[in-house]
Amino acid sequence: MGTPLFPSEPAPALPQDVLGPGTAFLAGFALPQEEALLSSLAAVAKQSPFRHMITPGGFRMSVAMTNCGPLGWITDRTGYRYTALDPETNQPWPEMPQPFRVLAVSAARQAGFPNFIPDACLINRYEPGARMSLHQDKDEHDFAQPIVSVSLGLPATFLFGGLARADKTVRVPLVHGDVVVWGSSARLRYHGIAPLREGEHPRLGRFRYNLTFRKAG
Ligand code: MD3
Ligand code: FE
Repeated sequence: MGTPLFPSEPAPALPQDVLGPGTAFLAGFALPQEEALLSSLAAVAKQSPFRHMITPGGFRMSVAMTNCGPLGWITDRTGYRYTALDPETNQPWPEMPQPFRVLAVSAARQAGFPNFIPDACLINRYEPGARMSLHQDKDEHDFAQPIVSVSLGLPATFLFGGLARADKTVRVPLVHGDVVVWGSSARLRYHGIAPLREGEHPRLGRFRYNLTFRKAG
């Protein structure tokens, strides 16, 4: 039998708790499904190609984006929102591939969100130099629903702040295959991605892809 804990002793942190309350860091969780995820990603991008969207302020994003699932996140001069149609193709976004959905649902369940059913998957594509400045994700209706993120390709430095923009940020490396679930008290924390460093990934070349699964509607 293991050493009994003193009754008032806090439980030891699980390895998935390194990012703090409301998060679950599942290192390498996507690796067993790598092939299915990469072929699904190529199929989505063939139907709804990556594009550099324009912010309401008129800036072209350095990150290229597409979506799959019933809803997709977009930005243009009129603002940020979720849409059912891809404005580039005027068609529905591609169906969410089953390997995507299964991975997101199983990661959420592992993190303590057994009822998570994503209706949107935003796919970000970074080249060296591309970045995402500090922001909150608040275009979704229900902040009790988590967001599941999957990192593929080149490594990145994730910037994780607090609930106010001015709060200090910690830098966390995210590598190919890492999955993170962001829920409850972490759901509205500011976050971003530092400019991607130059590199070459054996499977994905000079790119990093990030999938974020959301319940938007
Ligand atoms: C923490 N994407 O698409 S994923 C985004 O790597 C976005 O492309 C980054 O931020 C990327 O909105 C970061 C990690 C992430 C995603 C959503 C979060 C962390 C989050 C929502 C709340 C708190
Ligand atoms: Fe975000």
